[in-house]
Amino acid sequence: MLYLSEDDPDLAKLVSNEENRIETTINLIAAENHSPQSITDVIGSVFNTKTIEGYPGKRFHAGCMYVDKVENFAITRGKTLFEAEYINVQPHSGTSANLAVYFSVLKPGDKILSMSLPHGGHLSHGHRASITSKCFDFSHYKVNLETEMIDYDNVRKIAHFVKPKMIVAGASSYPRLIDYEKMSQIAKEVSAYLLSDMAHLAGLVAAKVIPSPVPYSDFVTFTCYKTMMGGRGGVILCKENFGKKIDKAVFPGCQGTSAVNLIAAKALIFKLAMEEKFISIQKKTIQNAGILARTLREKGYRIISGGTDNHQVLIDLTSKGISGKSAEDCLEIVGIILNRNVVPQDEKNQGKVSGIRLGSGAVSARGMGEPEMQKIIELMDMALMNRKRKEIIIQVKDLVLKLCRAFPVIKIA
Ligand code: DSN
Repeated sequence: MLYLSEDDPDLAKLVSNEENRIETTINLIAAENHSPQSITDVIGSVFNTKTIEGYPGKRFHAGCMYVDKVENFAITRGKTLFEAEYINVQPHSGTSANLAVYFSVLKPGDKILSMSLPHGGHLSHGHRASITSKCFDFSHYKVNLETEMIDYDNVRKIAHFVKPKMIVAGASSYPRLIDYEKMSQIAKEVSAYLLSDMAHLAGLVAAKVIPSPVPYSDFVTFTCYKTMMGGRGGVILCKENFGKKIDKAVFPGCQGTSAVNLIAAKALIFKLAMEEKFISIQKKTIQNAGILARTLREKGYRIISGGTDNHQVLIDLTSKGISGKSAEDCLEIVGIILNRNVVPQDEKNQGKVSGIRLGSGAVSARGMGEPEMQKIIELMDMALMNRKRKEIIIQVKDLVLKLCRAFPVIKIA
């Protein structure tokens, strides 16, 4: 940060404050993670300055001899890691990746069937506030309100009624495994393409600790900054026969120049993801989520769907008499960082957010295990149950800090 301190001391101070915030708080945001330092190194490298349009060997600007190699590394490693026939590593984000998939094989106005947002789906799966819903005609499936899991018979029923051109399997807040084989069968029955959005799950899939959607899907999209631990940006995997259409839909269809520094980070994380250290973090991530869910249940919290199969735990706080926002705010004060989340039951009350979502990725990358998961829940519960008692809140904050000091983030470098 030497040069930044000279050019803009105020901004340098914010970077240092953010580093300190990360070191001194427990990150339970399911859509975040800690990255190896080498990821930050390559994102901050000279690749940041190169303008590219097009694909390796077919660029619209000169001077691409090294960035072509970078993108080819990302392509080869990504295909090997996910056992995919084709890959595009240029999307800026998960939403850009999804948009490109929609536009690759669909026409504006075509029907798409995806999961409803309050039931776990994502904004880019046709939420009314997203441009995706203005371009395509979305219908939504939901979870069964008893089991709070996807009801595949119901998905089939809706698919046969709606006859969509594409079905989206994937979610932003769904703690259970998705049966991609069943989703693929349903898609085939109605002649729809299957897009599996594994944005949250990519790291777990890469490490083979949960099943992969790749064999069953026409398209798979993901982001690299959640369980994948690799910096910002999106990726599209697809069957070979869609490759040309996907490339055109990404550039020039939905994007202009892509970010070479992020493509380099993708190449790097795809290499690191084949190594034991990454795989063991992903195994730990699954174990730790299970421990978080079990400990919360023991303390009387209602876990959506009764448990978890991935890195997420969703809690409905209704019976505790706390809103999701109050819980988020109270926990931020003591240094436990997570996000409020709608639960399926909130759908009936516009604007109501009754839950919080916990993710075990970042704490696992930091080296924490079972005793620490139990401690985190004990501290969370202490804070939430005593949120008006200043002396308890101060005590919890000190204990959170002590826990953080014992597991420095810098150690994961
Ligand atoms: N999709 C948002 C989330 O899950 O929080 C951001 O990645």
